[in-house]
Amino acid sequence: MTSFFEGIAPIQYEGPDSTNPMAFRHYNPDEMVMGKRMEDHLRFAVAYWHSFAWEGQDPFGGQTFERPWHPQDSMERAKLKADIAFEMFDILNAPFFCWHDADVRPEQGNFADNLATLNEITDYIGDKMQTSKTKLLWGTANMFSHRRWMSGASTNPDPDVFAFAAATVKSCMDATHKLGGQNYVLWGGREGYETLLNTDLSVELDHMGRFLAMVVDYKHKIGFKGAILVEPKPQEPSKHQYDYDAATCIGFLRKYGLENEVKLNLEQGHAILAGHSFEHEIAVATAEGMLGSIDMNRNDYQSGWDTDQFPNNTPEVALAYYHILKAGGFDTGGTNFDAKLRRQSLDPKDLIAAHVGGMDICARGLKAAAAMIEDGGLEGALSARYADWQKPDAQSMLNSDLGAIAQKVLDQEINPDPKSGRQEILENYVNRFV
Ligand code: XUL
Ligand code: CO
Repeated sequence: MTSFFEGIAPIQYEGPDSTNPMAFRHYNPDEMVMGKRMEDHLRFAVAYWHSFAWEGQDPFGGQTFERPWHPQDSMERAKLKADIAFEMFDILNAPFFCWHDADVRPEQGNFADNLATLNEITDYIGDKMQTSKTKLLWGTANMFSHRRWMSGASTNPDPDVFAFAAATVKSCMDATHKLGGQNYVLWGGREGYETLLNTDLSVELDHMGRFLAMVVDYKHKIGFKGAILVEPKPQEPSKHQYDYDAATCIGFLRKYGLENEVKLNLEQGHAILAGHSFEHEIAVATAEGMLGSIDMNRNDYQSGWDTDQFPNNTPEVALAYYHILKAGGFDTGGTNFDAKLRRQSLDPKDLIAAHVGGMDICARGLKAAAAMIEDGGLEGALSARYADWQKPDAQSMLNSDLGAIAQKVLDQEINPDPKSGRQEILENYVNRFV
């Protein structure tokens, strides 16, 4: 045991009336929700990058956190960081965690040394997992921080960068597989452009499609059973990113024949940056059977950049889980807290409290979503609204043509009578549960 979290005991469920800030008031892992344990519904994961790798920088200021594993440039301190990470997983009783290669090992500046240190640290992490309940939800490659990626990874104009990216993803897929990871994620922060003046968009998209096809082939080759997930985000760090939103990703996957092989990892903050709501992104993905996993966080509604805050808005979270539950819940996916502290929140206790609050909000949202589903009010209103489409005449119209339909309108003097959409009534209904 290190002394980093000294004085902080494992977090317990104390129920909604508890006033203890270091206790769960809603997250009760064994509580049954719609016939399944809460822990098995939510499948929480801690994100290594925000909790352990990020040092508190923002565009105007440097490091604010001073941690015992800083500076993050040696394997010795990478191991200390892993020790402390697993202490936090135990305190939170976290079922999963997620990493990028660059979070767990120091950057070495060349592929061979990056590979050696990644293998060494993931062996070390693997040993820790033997005695921990915390499993790997997903691994991924950080192909956006180092300067080699500045013009893209798989979409880079330089084929050598494409090669470095392929080698890097292979190493991260191997490590994810070795640790029993349940998914492998690709987020393309530099797969996009700063200006169209220097960008051949069509070549770049073809390269990205081909790269992803190689990832899928490699998954099958090594017998990795987890899902391959891409993560939409419209911009930041690039001015425009090709994986703009769920709908764009789905179109891209279809174009390259990957729609049955790759699913989506959707993030609340990315939805907001794309001008959508989180439930919109989830509904788009579930409509196509392509929801894989979620990155849970919250974006500031004024800032216009990716603030990655811990979630704290029950109504929003409830609607997200409503759509997830309606689609049958997670399979290999889960709820990864892609969320970081504010840079003034210096204390180890802040790190724990942030996760406790986030887990509680999600549990509360899940319970509200389940209650709405069990009550059936929204589903009933939806069926009633589309009920006329169940009539044979309406169905046969879908196999008809414009001429025949026009004749029908004339013959039957069809003149639609507008009906209320009942939005406020439905909003009031939702408010009863949240
Ligand atoms: C960036 C982001 C990433 C991905 C993994 O906005 O969300 O952390 O989740 O690369
Ligand atoms: Co994310």
